[in-house]
Amino acid sequence: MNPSAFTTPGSGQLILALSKGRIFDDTLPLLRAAGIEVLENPETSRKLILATNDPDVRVIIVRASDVPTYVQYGAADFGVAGKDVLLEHGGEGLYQPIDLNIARCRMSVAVNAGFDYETAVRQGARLRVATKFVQTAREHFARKGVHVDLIKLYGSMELAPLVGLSDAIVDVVSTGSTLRANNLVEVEQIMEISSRLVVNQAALKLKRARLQPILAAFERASQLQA
Ligand code: PRT
Ligand code: MG
Repeated sequence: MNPSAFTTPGSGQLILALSKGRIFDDTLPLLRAAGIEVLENPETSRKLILATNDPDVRVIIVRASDVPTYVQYGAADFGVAGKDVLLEHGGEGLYQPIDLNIARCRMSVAVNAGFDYETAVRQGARLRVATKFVQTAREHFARKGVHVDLIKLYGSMELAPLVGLSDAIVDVVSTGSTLRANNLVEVEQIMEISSRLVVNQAALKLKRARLQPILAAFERASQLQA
């Protein structure tokens, strides 16, 4: 496959991959700092390729977990993705120059309020853990020396312990209100999460002149936010 079928290598055209929702919303001020205004709203438009005020810059809207893949293969020159997503993807083919300090949350272990996690861990019980983040969960429990059976889910992890699918979940938490609403408690924080700018390694070389000022503006604006 030609990795640059969609964009011409060496041209001034840039494609930025974003997901709808918090990443899109939190990236808008950074784009604005680089003088770029997105001309359509992905919440109301069905378009997947959005124009900006700069004819050379377009935004594509993809699933959050697909952002690294589009950038890795060069279908997008750069993108914004959570550290959670990047750890699962592995980061192959991606240059990750900037922590944008947006869409902040934490990766945590949570269990039913009545479940004695500490004792289960101390006694060496084998735990069933449901998660979308199997790489991160596997590494976390291996580091702790806890035996786990990982159950891969694609969403609504919070449901799994409630219906006996798992003893614990590994998920991202921001306010904690979803856990509270479902009578779950956070028993361990694995890591802090924020979103990173990711750049296709070939695009970084071939389109450096176009990319560099945007990366610099993103970096300045995200430091103000930190
Ligand atoms: O929604 P979709 O399945 O397409 O993918 P996604 O959930 O990965 O995408 P999106 O847009 O929801 O999240 C994009 C990125 O935002 C994630 O990769 C994280 O890095 C970051 N982020 C920040 C969060 C949250 N905060 C967050 N609260 N991602 C998800 N959540 C979910 C969480 O999974 C849980 O279900 O919100 C719920 C908990 O929120 P609180 O506030 O109740 O704790
Ligand atoms: Mg979501």
